[in-house]
Amino acid sequence: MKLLGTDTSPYVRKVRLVLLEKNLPHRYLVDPPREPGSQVVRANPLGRIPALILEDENCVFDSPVIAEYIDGVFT
Ligand SMILES: N[C@@H](CCC(=O)N[C@@H](CS)C(=O)NCC(=O)O)C(=O)O
Repeated sequence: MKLLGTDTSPYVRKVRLVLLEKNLPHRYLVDPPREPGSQVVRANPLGRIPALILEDENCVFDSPVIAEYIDGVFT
């Protein structure tokens, strides 16, 4: 899994904590959505972070949804 975000976003920090709590292997990529070449707009149609890209390239976005997803799938 790959998490797109920035260190300054509280929503990203929340998701990072959930990933750490679950001890899930993932890559964290600092990727400000408004910077040219950002992957965020391709991953999330809303253009917002956090965006969690799964192994099958599907993307989960919106921090409460990501937290629920992680909690539900990785028990
Ligand atoms: N409800 C969303 C809010 C996410 C959000 O607002 N993220 C901000 C950063 S803190 C963002 O991506 N802003 C991008 C922009 O405004 O271009 C969540 O909980 O994930």
